[in-house]
Amino acid sequence: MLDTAYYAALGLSSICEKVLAAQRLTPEEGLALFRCPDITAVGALALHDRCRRHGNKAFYVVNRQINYTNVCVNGCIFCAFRRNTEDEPGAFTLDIEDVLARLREADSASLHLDELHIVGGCHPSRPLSWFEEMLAAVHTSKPDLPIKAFTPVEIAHFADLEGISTLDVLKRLQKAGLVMMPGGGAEIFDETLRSKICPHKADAAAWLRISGEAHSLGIVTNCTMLFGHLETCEQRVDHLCRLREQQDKSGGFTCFIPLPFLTENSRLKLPEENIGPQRGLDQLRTIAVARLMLDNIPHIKAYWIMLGQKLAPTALWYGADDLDGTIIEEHIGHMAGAASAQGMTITELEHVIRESGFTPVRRNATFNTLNFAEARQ
Ligand code: V47
Repeated sequence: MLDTAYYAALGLSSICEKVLAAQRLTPEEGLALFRCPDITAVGALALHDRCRRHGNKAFYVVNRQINYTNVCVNGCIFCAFRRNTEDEPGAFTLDIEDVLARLREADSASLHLDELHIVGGCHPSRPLSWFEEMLAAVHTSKPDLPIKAFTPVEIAHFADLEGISTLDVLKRLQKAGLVMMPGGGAEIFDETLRSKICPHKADAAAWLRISGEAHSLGIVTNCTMLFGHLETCEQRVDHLCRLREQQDKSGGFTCFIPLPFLTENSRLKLPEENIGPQRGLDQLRTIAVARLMLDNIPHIKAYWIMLGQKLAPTALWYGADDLDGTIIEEHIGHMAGAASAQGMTITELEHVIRESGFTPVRRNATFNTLNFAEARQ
């Protein structure tokens, strides 16, 4: 129950009324939520919205991540994962057989995967045909396993290497078995800041255009925002509004994932006070504001790898409705100092969701919920 008198005292009457009536908030209202001194008041609005959409449910997925390479031409200054060349310490590039071996590991652990999440750096020379063959090999080995792969940034890179359009790249990958795309590489859309932190990566317009192209082909996608680095609250709100606008046009974003910047091994240096677990409240607030601004995106993910295993379940009370999944192997966050485990078991995910006061619901990559018979363990 929202205390309307309290929201009036905070100067948030009209926002509270809009949230109760499920109406769209303006960018100025998004900023007011970032500036509100009482974070629990912002969280309660987001919780109201989240429960209206999903009730008491909190989703998770039995998935595996595979990073096929960390060799990348982009050189984004925040990234601890990336290596410049194959022979740099810590560089890796998988073959198709390595990808299949990782799938067999899940089999031998008797884990029935409902999502395979494949992403990597923008490798300087690996051709699109390799990715088609890899998808086809995975599809042959596991015909029922939904493959969520390649961010819009990778799609832009494949198109550049091949000299073809991004739409043609997407069509070829879809034919080879791609059903869904993850939301990475959005970083922050503001052009001035983007040109500082990731000057060589596909720009904001390209990232949004490629997402729209995927949607037009029936490939649903996710979206993200990297925050907690140099960006202002205005730039966060601008980012959320650009995602909302794209979703109005193309409608295929399933889930938004706010990614708090992890600072270890990064060339992007921040002042001490902007680093570490004391940023937790800002992370919860950002999740809450995202839930309230992104009225046309159904799910908000509290990605436990980046948020940490303590804060991610708390985020379920601040507008998030999904924890992502079992993961099994993760590099991007861990190379940047993530303190979280490499993976969580189904039992651990269900336990943490129940302990947080929500009902665990197992889903697949496209957020279809699975009943017990489908959700074999
Ligand atoms: O694109 C890179 C970000 C993304 C750091 O769509 C960092 O379901 C924090 O997008 N600190 C990859 N973040 C992860 C990602 C993702 C993860 C889980 C699920 C889904 C989904 C998407 O991580 C990158 C970049 O935006 N990133 N370095 C860092 N140091």
